[in-house]
Amino acid sequence: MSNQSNPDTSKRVSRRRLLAGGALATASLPLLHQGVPHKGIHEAIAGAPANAQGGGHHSAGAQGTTTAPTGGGDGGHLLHADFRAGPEVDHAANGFNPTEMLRDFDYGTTRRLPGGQILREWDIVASDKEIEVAPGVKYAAWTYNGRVPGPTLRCTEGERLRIRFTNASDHPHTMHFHGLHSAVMDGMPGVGEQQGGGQILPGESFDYEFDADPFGMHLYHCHTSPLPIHIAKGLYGAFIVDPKAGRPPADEMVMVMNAFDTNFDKGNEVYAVNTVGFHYQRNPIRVTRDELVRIFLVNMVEYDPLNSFHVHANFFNYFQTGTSLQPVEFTDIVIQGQAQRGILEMRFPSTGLFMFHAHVTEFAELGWTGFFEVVD
Ligand SMILES: [Cu+2]
Repeated sequence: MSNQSNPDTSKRVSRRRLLAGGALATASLPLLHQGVPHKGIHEAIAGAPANAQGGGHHSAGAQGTTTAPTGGGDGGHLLHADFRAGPEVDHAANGFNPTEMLRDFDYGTTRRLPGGQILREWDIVASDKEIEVAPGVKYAAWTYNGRVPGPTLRCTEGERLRIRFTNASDHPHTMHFHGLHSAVMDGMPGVGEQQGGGQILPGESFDYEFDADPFGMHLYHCHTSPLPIHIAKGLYGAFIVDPKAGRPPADEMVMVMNAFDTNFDKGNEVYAVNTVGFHYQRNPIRVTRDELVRIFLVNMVEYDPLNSFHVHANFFNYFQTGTSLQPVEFTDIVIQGQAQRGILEMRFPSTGLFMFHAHVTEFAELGWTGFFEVVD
């Protein structure tokens, strides 16, 4: 794996250095160097909403970005000017923007089979691509359709699904779906090779085909060995099977919790939701007061056993794996191991900025931090 043995040393960033306020933290949060060095990032940022709500005025630009408040205390003013004015990753070069990716559901194309069943089809191509996971931090990723995470594939239970997979990468890969299907469709190297399944070598293609079952929030990922590398490099995505009767109307979004081992030491230096560390902190997610917000959440972090999602000043109904229409818990935090997933439903009763972040606080300070901006 040439990408593993020859990391670009000029881009190497150690986790310790990041935690000490090194390259990423400095770029992301110059606030730490402007008067509140003894407060954690979480505490420092958590001070923002009160100031903003106290007198700040927020308006959104065409791209959903927010302007600095015109009122509020000096602390709030400084804070906003700082963390919003920091450098952004080159979204155009990446080929994806987490703000758009959040609500980007790929329904593929459909047609009706002679028996009446809907056939839903997608084309997925694996390729190698360098992406920027935090300002100035590049990562030699492996991608599905040029993005990390891969496209959010969405369908309805009972449909026939066909995923035409082509491996245009320099490495063998597969697509392993979580769901019900036959052995040959499992994307497992060594299984179903005689039928063309199993390992898909560079230049090869394979059609994964199965019925959408059961409904829920699922995922897909490469299952080639060494598995930690093939997942850590970015080969994963959300796979949503809607119940036939649907779910109540909502502002829906996908959050794939992920992380990047930028110096190949089997530990992560950058943590995120949808790949870019601190993205939703710089570009808060706009939602409408009292409107139902539905989050499809999955943890794809490699090398760390657990991840979590916590929202401030609110509680949500949690549907574990999304396979039941009855929530299992009303809470403000959920913990997930790798590949664990679920659906969160909540409403924000008041306007303002509300933080969400990993309550594995080390992750929060390495990028897994964002804001909802609730507006009327
Ligand atoms: Cu792979």
